[in-house]
Amino acid sequence: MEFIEWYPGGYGVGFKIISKITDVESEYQKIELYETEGFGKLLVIDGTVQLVEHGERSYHEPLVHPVMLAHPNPKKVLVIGGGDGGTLREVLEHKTVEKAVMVEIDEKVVEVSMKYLKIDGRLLERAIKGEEPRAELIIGDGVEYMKRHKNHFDVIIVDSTDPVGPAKLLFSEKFYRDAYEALGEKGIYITQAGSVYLFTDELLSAYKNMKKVFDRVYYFSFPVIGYASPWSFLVGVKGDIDFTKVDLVRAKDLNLQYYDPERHETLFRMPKYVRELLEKD
Ligand code: AG3
Repeated sequence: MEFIEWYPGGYGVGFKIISKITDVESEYQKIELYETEGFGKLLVIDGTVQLVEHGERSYHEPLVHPVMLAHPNPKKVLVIGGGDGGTLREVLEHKTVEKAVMVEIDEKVVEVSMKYLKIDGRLLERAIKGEEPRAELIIGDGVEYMKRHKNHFDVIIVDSTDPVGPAKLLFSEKFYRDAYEALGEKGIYITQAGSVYLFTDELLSAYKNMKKVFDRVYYFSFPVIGYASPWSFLVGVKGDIDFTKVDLVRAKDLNLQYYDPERHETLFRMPKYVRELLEKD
């Protein structure tokens, strides 16, 4: 058996499957979990690959650590989405963090991840029981949560599904304004922004919207295992933060496999035609 995610144009990313572990229809989406031949468990939402156990760090590391190391002192962090717990796990690696709040809309994603995946080393479970003092887990609407917390966060991380379908709202100018306001005087925002080659239009439109709102916007790409790589990420800065520089002293405390802070500059690589499209007007 195999699982294939089909992208536009008939481009597929697939895994050989040993068995299906579970299949849940939530209020918001369809969640599936498989055992793969060589990559551990595979989490799928609405037919799109969210992660494979042996490879998820190639997504969670570049999503979390570059912004955390570019901010001079990230204490308060908001994660929107990220129900599997991988993003929260990476955020808490940073000793500066006093409070990390994760707001996930779909409790079924959290349930399935807690029961079968455990890529977070049971962090979600401890957070729910109140045993993880630095972490708070809220099942709810991240947009509403942000509106209630103005001038509050040092870092906001959006770990959502793709810029097509239900998560589309999270890539709108209106949402970016709410995010900007939820950041403190000096803050940094990051979102995954889809496949560079296959969702180029969505990437361009999200970048444009972010440029209307943030003081500075950066784009970068990373090869992610399980996604149609390279994958894109967009970073928005409020106030005086230079995302081209990271704190290499704090980086030494992290246990990294994929993102290389000593080679931070290599993140900014983009295929020439995509860079030109991004930089047009
Ligand atoms: N969230 C981003 C998934 C995007 C993948 N898109 C796709 N395969 N078309 C991943 C959740 C991991 N915490």
